[in-house]
Amino acid sequence: METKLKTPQSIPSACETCPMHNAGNLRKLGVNMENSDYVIALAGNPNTGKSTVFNALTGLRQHTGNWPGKTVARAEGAFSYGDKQYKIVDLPGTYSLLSTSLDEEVARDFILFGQPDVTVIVVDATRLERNLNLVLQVLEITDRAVVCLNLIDEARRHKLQVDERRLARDLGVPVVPTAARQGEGLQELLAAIHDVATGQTVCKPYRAKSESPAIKRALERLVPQIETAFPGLPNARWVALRLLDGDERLMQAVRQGELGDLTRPELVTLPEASANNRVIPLEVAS
Ligand SMILES: Nc1nc2c(ncn2[C@@H]2O[C@H](COP(=O)(O)OP(=O)(O)OP(=O)(O)O)[C@@H](O)[C@H]2O)c(=O)[nH]1
Ligand SMILES: [Mg+2]
Repeated sequence: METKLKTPQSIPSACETCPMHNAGNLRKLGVNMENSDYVIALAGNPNTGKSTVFNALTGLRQHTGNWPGKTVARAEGAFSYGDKQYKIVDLPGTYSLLSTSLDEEVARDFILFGQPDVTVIVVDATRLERNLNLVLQVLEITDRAVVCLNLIDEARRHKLQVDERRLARDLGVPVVPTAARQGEGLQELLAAIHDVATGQTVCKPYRAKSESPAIKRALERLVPQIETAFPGLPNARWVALRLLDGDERLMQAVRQGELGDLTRPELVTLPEASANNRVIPLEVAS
């Protein structure tokens, strides 16, 4: 694949005066999450740099390290960019939204039911193919996403080239190359998040279209029933597909009426809400 990496140095000079590309425009707000205009979720496979992005944007010190599975609970922080304030939620790494381990459920429940305004999917540019599985799953359930193509420095070092424009076209969402540990590409990431959150960028996420007539018929019956039982539930179609697939966790959520609870914003933001929605306190970096 051809490379056309966007680095801060390659931004045309006219853009440098634009507030959206001004580095001073990011304000790290730590745990000050009052008055946020938008909620951003950070999703991705384990060890792709989600917490590194989170720390860079909030000034907090979420645990990072070079092994998978460090983040086991949801962590929340805030930043402002342009004239908007954002609450950002760092999630445990997950390979799939169909998984059953507790920390993976934390991520899945938030992406599915927390109703983030933008889901940023952080992917490892050196393991793109493996990471795309989760990207495609997230794009099945949300229209508003940005792919953060992280560890681009490592990809370069291994002489891997990623055509991010082509990837963005194929996926139907913005793709931003970053090296989060060095802060590279974060301004472009912020601009992409801002544009999707405010509706200036409208995503057209790639979705597999193959559906057998039998599944189509089942969905036609099941989706309205789910919508009636859980008014306001986003992604009723995805939930229906999971139920048809025999997903135990979602069956339990339907039986216990938990699906409705998960759509209530206060339950996904308060630490004491449930084991699946626990939030850990964070230190502010000095
Ligand atoms: N070279 C390089 N290393 C990075 C980059 N971003 C993050 N890292 C490193 O990658 C490792 C994993 O980063 P984390 O931020 O902990 O990853 P995570 O996705 O939060 O991991 P889990 O919480 O375990 O899923 C750390 O050692 C980071 O310093 C990057 O862009 N380039
Ligand atoms: Mg982490």
